[in-house]
Amino acid sequence: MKFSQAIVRPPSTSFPEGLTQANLGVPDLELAMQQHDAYCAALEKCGLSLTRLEPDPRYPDSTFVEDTAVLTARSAILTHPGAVSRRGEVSSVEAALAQIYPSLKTIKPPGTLDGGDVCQVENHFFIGISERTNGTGAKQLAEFLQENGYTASLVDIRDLDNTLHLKSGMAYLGQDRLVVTEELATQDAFQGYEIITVDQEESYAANCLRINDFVLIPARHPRTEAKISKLGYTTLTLEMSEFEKMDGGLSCLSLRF
Ligand code: CIR
Repeated sequence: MKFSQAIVRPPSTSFPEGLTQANLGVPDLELAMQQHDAYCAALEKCGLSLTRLEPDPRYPDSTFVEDTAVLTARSAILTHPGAVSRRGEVSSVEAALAQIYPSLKTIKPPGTLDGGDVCQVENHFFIGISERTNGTGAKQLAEFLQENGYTASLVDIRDLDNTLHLKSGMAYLGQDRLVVTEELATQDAFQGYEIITVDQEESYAANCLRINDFVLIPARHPRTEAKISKLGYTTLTLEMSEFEKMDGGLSCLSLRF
């Protein structure tokens, strides 16, 4: 998949008040902003031009723009986030996407869906059923995708510890290769793919991000970086400490298309 653009939103002053189960302490806003700047520079190095949305202090988690939409080469679908405190994030993303996509679909209640639960693998989409994405939301998304010629299947992650979203535990590298946590490695859904399993102590690095000629990896996960480099990918490491404290990873910080 070739990407040319991304939408991002820098953290706002309320960022430390967002949702988290990580127990890693309160994030440092200044440092988060620096890490976000470095993330944006990395996306640009990958060849993407960026649309930067205004930081929005009404929504502490709004820097995690990935959860508000699912973008494909053929369509854009706005989500109905599972966390009530995040639902207001969607309207400003909708305004930006309306400039780009001729029409937008929307996940409707009682369906809920977070973009972090959606992993595209060529023309197939894995949709996680999680604490945030329910069966109704997943079914609505699967139908929208099927209307556009894609296939979709569900992966239930509700029993997994420390896996907020499906993509907290997996990423697609291209060439039928999936990076997955040990917990997800045994899923029947992933049979037939080459599986690169991330060691338990490095499970945060399962949320890596292939963009064009590069794979972005969170800093300080050397074994995962070595495994991915060994396959011939050029890796870029990024310090993500302040986003990890808020349960966010590399994919969450942008919508790529
Ligand atoms: C939340 O709990 O919603 C945010 N603090 C983190 C969202 C991370 N997003 C993602 O994994 N796609």
